[in-house]
Amino acid sequence: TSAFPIFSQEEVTRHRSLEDGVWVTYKGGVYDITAFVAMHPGGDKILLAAGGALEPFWALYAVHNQEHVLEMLSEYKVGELSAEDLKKQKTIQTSDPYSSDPERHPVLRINNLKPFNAEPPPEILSDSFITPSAVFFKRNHLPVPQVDPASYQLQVEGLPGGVLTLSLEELKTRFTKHTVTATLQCAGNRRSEMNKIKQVKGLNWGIAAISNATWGGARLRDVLLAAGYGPDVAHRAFHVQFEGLDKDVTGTTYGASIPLKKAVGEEGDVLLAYEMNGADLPADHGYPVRVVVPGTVGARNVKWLGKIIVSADESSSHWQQNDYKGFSPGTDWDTVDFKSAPAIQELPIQSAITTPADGAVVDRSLEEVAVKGYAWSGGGREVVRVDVSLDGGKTWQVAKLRSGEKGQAPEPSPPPGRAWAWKLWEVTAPLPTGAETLEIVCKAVDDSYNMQPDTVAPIWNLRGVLSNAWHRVTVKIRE
Ligand code: HEM
Ligand code: MTE
Ligand code: MO
Repeated sequence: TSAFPIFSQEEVTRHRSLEDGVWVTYKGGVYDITAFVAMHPGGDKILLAAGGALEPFWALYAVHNQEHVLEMLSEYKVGELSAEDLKKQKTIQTSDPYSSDPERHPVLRINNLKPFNAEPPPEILSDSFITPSAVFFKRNHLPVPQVDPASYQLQVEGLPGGVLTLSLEELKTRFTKHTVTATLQCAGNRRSEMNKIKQVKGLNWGIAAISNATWGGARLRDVLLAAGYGPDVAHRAFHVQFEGLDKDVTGTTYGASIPLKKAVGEEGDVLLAYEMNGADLPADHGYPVRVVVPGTVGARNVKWLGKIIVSADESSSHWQQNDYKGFSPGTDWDTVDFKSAPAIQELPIQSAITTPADGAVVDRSLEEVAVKGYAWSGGGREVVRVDVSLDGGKTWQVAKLRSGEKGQAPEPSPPPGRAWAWKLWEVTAPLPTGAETLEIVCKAVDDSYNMQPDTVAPIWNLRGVLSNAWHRVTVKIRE
């Protein structure tokens, strides 16, 4: 038996402030760390664990896995947690926060399982103008939150009308439903090509962290107007922040922001989407509501949307401030200053070859090769041309652009500046005689005549974002 008194979790939970004392538990021990808080090398963060267990926090900050930290802690021991409460705690701690993640399509290529990050095989991507939701690339930073549609509430803050709270039903019935076909691309799409130059930090995406869907929902503009947005607001607020309902163990939610101008602009086409390809949003894509910011980097298209804040400032979230920014190839992790670069919003011109795959073999007897791919540009700039070369860039031909599905009428041309959807393209070319290998290259041009850089090295950056060099695949010809 222990010399220490036994405490219930309830008793421990009562001690979670400097006034009431700060108690924590660790492996069944109860500790009164009130006096230690001001000495903690990690600062105020320690209070996040007040009244509860240290384990989930120390799992996040592994600096604590050291003998001297445990010795320090032992000085503050005041008791033992009751056996019953310890058992409950263990069940919670061993339960996997990702266990309620949805099932996924087996064709997806998984870059990371927890959190789930996956892309479809490229040849599937170019099969259809609209990417089926099941194979649409998935990029989660955290576990998928389970949101009950009946009790879901969206909050809109920072406008003269005060806080506007909308249920899912109100969002669907009070505002006209609009649909927008828009391509989403992760800032890290094609990162693996940068990795070949020099190691970068991030998931090793291939060329398919990009997909296209038809989104249905209320216009953000309409919701902001209903919440009291008027021209006077534009003088004091410049940003619209979004908070997701997905959280890490410290309770920090995913967040991002976009310029207010984009959010309220009549031609911004920003949606609070509750539908994807004609059905409810799937869990992985933000059920029940996500923001769709056409022409803007994936990271700002916040899923599982909980809160909208109109503000003078950008989102203070890690993903807005200290990630998703571009730097010089000469900047490394010792010299990088995240404050010195703007957050990525509109993405640059992009294109890639989806078939044939790099390293594929084509039979000479086929006499020709069919090359297919996608092209897209950010900010609503329309792709006007894709050039394809079979000889590494010496000679070029112009690809045929496809917008609608095969056999269906093409999508009507978007109004200028609102080309939110990608273009699929193809070229069927005779196999050049004499060649043993083909170096197939593609590059796209948008309506501002922005073009892709020819090689990766000059645009390499430590985080591996904005990877949009000419895409090259090498194919062998079998005689
Ligand atoms: C760092 C002790 C709770 C977050 C440290 C260090 C010690 C320490 C000794 C320095 C480690 C080293 O560099 O060798 C403790 C004790 C705790 C406690 C005794 C509980 C009684 C927490 C909690 C959190 C936290 C609950 C987070 C929610 C951090 C962070 C650092 C740190 C972020 C790193 C600071 C830096 O990198 O400069 N802690 N800690 N700590 N702690 Fe704690
Ligand atoms: N929203 C929340 N709440 N949590 C997230 O992890 N990931 C962002 C963005 N929105 C993310 C989020 C990133 S980085 C991208 S690229 C897109 O969602 C991916 O959207 P998708 O999974 O629907 O393809
Ligand atoms: Mo992303």
